[in-house]
Amino acid sequence: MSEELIPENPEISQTESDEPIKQRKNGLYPGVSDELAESMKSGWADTELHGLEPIAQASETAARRAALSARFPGERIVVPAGNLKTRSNDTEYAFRASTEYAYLTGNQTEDGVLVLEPTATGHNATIYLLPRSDRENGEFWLDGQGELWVGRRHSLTEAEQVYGIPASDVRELAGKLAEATGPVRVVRGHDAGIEAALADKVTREHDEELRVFLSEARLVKDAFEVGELQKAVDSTVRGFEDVVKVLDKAEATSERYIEGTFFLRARVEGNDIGYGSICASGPHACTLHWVRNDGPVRSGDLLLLDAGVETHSLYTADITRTLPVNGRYTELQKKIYDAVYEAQEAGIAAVKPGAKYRDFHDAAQRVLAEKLVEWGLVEGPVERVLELGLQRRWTLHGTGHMLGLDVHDCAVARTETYVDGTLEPGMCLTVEPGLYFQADDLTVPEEYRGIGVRIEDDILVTEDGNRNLSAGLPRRSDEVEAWMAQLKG
Ligand SMILES: [Mn+2]
Repeated sequence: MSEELIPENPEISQTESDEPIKQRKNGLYPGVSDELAESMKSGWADTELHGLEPIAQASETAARRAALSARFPGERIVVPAGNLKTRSNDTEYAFRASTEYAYLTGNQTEDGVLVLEPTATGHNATIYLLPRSDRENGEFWLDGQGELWVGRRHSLTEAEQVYGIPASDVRELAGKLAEATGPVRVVRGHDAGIEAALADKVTREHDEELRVFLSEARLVKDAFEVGELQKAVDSTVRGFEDVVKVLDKAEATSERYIEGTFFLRARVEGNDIGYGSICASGPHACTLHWVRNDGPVRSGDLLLLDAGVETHSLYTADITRTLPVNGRYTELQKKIYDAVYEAQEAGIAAVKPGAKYRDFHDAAQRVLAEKLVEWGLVEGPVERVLELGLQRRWTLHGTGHMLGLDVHDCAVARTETYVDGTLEPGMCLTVEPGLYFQADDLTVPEEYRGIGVRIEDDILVTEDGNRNLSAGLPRRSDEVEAWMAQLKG
């Protein structure tokens, strides 16, 4: 990447300066002649775009805003996209808009803010965005956010066409909010500047109610969302196939080869990975969130790959397969794998409308507890093991979670609507039992130690049961082996 235009002059580094660009005058910048400043003002074509198509989900985002409006009549609602975060010095992490903002607008622009202004009959929505860069005042090329540096933005008129929401200049929003009267709520945690402007008008309790509402609103997915989740899953399936094809290269290098291979698929077909890929070979499979991915990949070991592509609209898949690096499970690996498979089958079978959310977890845990007793690793009977939760030494985590814009979607939904709730058509969740025998677990026979297995699929609740969105990836051990043999050719 290139440096700022005139690196010897720190005044030009706009991200460091408090002075608004508007007040700067030509000649105030050492290193920029008046002639150059004058030249940069003009000679640019009008590139305004007309007749732009709205985003595919424009009617869905409008319906979501209508539901939000109905829940909080008479109140001003403020939903920020969030700001860029510094990685180091003058470089930033890739921006990812807040889930709440993306859900309600379909827009993903940094510093964007959705505001619902209360009216007599409901709300008027506005998205506040940074407009196109001004050429007259030099913002275009002298400001760090200038389009010469970061690329062309939509004009506010273009944004209105694309998102179906009136757009306004975000630089005026903090002042407007500071002056506004009446009840207001903001989604916290994304934009410190907006929160500061509202500091004396909001309460933590009211803001939390807003966040909870937006989390619960996402429990049931609409048709657009189901389509996006399927896209995310399909790309993820291709990413897993990519990994199997390069396992020999991973053996010659490290788990990083797997991480990089999957990431390539995520970036080419989607926006990004939906969460840090877990590329856990051998005993690393027993570390639930192994994302260092710097270990060796060895023939004879298992590879636990837990990864998901995030689509351009920010919906993510979340899939895990535990694969034999050399293409064949050993007898013991197969025994453990098949037990987890059986537990997953029991879990998936329990996903249907009207079932309790907890049912699929209970069904999978029961199978795992039965196996652990059968293998003599824990003393039965199974009822006692389940009652005391003794199986959890090796099952470690819950059997699944809601999936959507966030990999752990709807995370602040109330217990009664989520964990203690009932499954409905349109809910999408993971079913992901696992068994993990830590390398230093002296309570299991030595040959078990360092083996970790998880199988995870993305399951949509349908009117009459469920649909496995990730059925395109084999799960049964013999099918996994056949699939790998075919891909490795
Ligand atoms: Mn998961």
